[in-house]
Amino acid sequence: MNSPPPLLLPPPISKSLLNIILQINLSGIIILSLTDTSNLININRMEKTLVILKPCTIQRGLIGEIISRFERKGLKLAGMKMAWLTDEILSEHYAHLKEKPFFQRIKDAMSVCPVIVCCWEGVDAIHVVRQLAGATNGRNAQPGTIRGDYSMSVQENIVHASDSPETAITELKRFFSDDELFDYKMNNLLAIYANDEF
Ligand code: IDP
Ligand code: MG
Repeated sequence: MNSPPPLLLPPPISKSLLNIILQINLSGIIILSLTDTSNLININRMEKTLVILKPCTIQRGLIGEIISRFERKGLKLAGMKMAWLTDEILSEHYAHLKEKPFFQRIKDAMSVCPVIVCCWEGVDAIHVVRQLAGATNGRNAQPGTIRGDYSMSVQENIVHASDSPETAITELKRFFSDDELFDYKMNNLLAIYANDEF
């Protein structure tokens, strides 16, 4: 990771965290109590997620428009590059679809030209970006989502977005080396979140 050493963000805290609380009552006796503090502690997490602007997006000249959707939402760009994806990396990336009849066709479509690979960061970013992307099939995706606004296809659907925290970690490692992801301060955090949200 390309970053200065101090961490700006608190570590993730489990929702079911139980804390042992020491209290001293009026007579000076120490009371030990086990308390569920999950509702007292900020449990939101800054997350990073992978987005790929697919070849259809590059071919249609939509790079700027799609990037601006994520920027306008309040997500922070932590990494971005152009890459021409190989059949090998696409076989790994789409391994969950390898039994599908369209497996090779998706890989071919994803290597028609270079793609733009991005890492976006924010509180609950994985879920937020999936919501922004919309349903897989552009014809079914809600208007207002990226696929709903820009896609008429199940295959040529503008963006890839990681679908879970585990996938996001694996996919970011697949496409970015540590020194291609940047940890820097955004000065607008308090305009984007309340101070207990990040
Ligand atoms: P997702 O991109 O919404 O997560 P996945 O099921 O992971 O959807 O599929 C990965 C990609 O494979 C889709 O974005 C789309 O480009 C393509 N794809 C999925 N289902 C079909 C299909 O039925 N026909 C053609 N391409 C498909
Ligand atoms: Mg998927």
